[in-house]
Amino acid sequence: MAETWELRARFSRSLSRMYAAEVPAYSTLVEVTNLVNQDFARAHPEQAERLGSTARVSAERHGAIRVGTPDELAQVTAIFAAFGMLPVGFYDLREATTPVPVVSTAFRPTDPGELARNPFRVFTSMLATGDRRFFDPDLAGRIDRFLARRSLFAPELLERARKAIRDRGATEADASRLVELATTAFELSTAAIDHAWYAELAAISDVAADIAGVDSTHINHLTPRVLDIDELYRRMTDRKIAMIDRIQGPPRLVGPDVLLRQTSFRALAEPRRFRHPDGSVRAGSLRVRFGEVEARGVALTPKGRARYDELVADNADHATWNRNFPSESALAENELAYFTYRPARGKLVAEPIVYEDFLPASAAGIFQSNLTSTGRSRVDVGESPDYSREWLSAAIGFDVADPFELYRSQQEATRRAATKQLGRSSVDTR
Ligand code: OOG
Ligand code: NI
Repeated sequence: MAETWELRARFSRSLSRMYAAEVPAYSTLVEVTNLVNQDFARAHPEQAERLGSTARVSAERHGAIRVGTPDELAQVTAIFAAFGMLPVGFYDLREATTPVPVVSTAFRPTDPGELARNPFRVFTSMLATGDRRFFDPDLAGRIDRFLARRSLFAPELLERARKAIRDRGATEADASRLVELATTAFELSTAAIDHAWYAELAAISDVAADIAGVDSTHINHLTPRVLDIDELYRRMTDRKIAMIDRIQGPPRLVGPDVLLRQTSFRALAEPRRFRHPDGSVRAGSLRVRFGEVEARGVALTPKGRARYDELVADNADHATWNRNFPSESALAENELAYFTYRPARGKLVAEPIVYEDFLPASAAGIFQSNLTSTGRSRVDVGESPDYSREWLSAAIGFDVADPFELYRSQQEATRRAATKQLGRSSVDTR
């Protein structure tokens, strides 16, 4: 019997193998990431495992997919739940500096033990066809009808996913089949694309075309985790891989890494077939798959996050960042970041909790840097649904967790247990 976490690890490995075979620059990215991580662990052995074991970090990946409707998102929820990945957080990218017509969540393990075994996560966006700023009623209606006709996932995959959820795992034969079907579902399709329809959507937003201009979904990037992203960026550039022009997030800090820093290489043109209005099918190309890499830091509390967002908005300089996020102990004392606690020599010892989620600003930056045009905002005409975490939960029939709540409850549980143990040992020594 393969347990849920093992299914997740296999799913992550299988997607990574598929992506490496189809997107060669990703394969280089993973290779360079491994080299940088090995060098970092050798140079800074004590620091390297502060935010996750070497085994965890080297297996760690996140991916991203995009779907069209709440029904499709509900199916995605069932598939990922089979791998122990549950929806966490609500991201409204329509509100980003460069608006993208989607709302998103991230599927990931929520239990600390599960995260330690394998933290695979998938950022998942849904097209906001109800938003009249992007889609007028006529186009929204045509998109909705197109989406209602397609089915992204084979019935066999959905059935097997539901069985794996019930059984909390799968037998060896079932596990292989489930992973194989799930991987295939996120491959790039080779089916011919309706050229006129795709172009009409792309005129509004490349993301809209990528989601609703085709009959399938696909992983649009896969992201390994690196311990020194500045070094990674240099080495990728040395290898002549065209990276986006910067690392998203704060500059390299003197104190601990906070939240997330990410960078990516641009999507490469891949051959696709297009069906034209005259009935002919001709070759063309699309840039829809890219690669990304990230460094993760400590999870911030709402107070720490507010400070972080302010510095990002102000485009703060290096010195200001360092002044605001000076050291682990200052972050703990001022309740700017989350920590686990354990008792040692009669004292509480704090260890940072790694950030497991995403950032709307970086996410929008990633969308933007990899598409030719993101979203044309229209004038506000009429109602659009009140997309929110609650709306999303109701739409998929599954509670979307609040990430802050997950970090906070982990922190408080360890603090309570550690305090109790300390109390007990001070009684013992008396
Ligand atoms: C999702 C982009 C978000 C990240 O790392 O912030 C993301 C997308 O391009 O569909 O993956
Ligand atoms: Ni990403």
